[in-house]
Amino acid sequence: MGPSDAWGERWVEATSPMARRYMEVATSKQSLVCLAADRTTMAGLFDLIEAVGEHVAALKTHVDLVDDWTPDAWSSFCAAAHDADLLVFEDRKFADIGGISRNQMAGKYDIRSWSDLVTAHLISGPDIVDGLQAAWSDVGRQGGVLLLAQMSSRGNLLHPAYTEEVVAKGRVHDGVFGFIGNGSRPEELASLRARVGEAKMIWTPGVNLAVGDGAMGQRYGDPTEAVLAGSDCVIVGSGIHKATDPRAAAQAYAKASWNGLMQRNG
Ligand code: S5P
Repeated sequence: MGPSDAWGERWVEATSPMARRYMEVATSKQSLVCLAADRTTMAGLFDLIEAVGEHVAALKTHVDLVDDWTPDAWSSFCAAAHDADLLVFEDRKFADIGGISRNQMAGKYDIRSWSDLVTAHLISGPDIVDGLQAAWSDVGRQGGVLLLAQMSSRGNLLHPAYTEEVVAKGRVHDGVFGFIGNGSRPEELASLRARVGEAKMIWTPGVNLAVGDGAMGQRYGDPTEAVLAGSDCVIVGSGIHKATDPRAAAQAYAKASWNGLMQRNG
């Protein structure tokens, strides 16, 4: 099955090169899973990519939580991600004014040089997207911004009126790849999809095959239900990296997410 059959309207409408690349990779691996690679050592990260790279379509990082981070180790890690055909997504949750966000994409971690996607809050206004895009341009690369429209954590302050404004501004900006939605609440997600339309991605954390409350206010919903409610990618962390068999877990999430897509467009 090719990506246009698998993705239907989304393939037709979401034409940015990065969205197309994601849909192609997800189709070829039959997986709508982004691995939240929240391990704190480089060895742990390398093990993870080797175990599950075949069964996930993207890799989400928190570069600043790795204890033994070095530029060389990180560049090998990104090369391994590239070899495994994974989009690399730094979940930096930028929130500052445009010019500072541009500079924060450089600095020690030089996120602009290896990330395909980054997250940002729109709390400081829409210029943050231009700042992040300028940073990728500074190194001759292209990338996409995922704006946080909802969050999965209990008691978060992204209320419906805020979500609505984020979507209204983000859906008309070419630099915006899509939105982060709340994977733990299918009804919230369905209303987000109705506002977003077909032309942008919605990626969702707060997903686990064991539905319910997680540690420190995290909430979890079911991967198939998230996709049926309009998610294009389920972001899964501990469900995979803390499993006794991460490879089998990644396969199970891949299957659940792919079944959701097949039912959604069936
Ligand atoms: O609202 C959010 C947004 C994000 S990006 N809730 C989240 O949990 N995340 C991220 O998704 C979080 O930073 C973590 O890396 C991942 C969820 O991990 P898990 O172990 O709970 O699946």
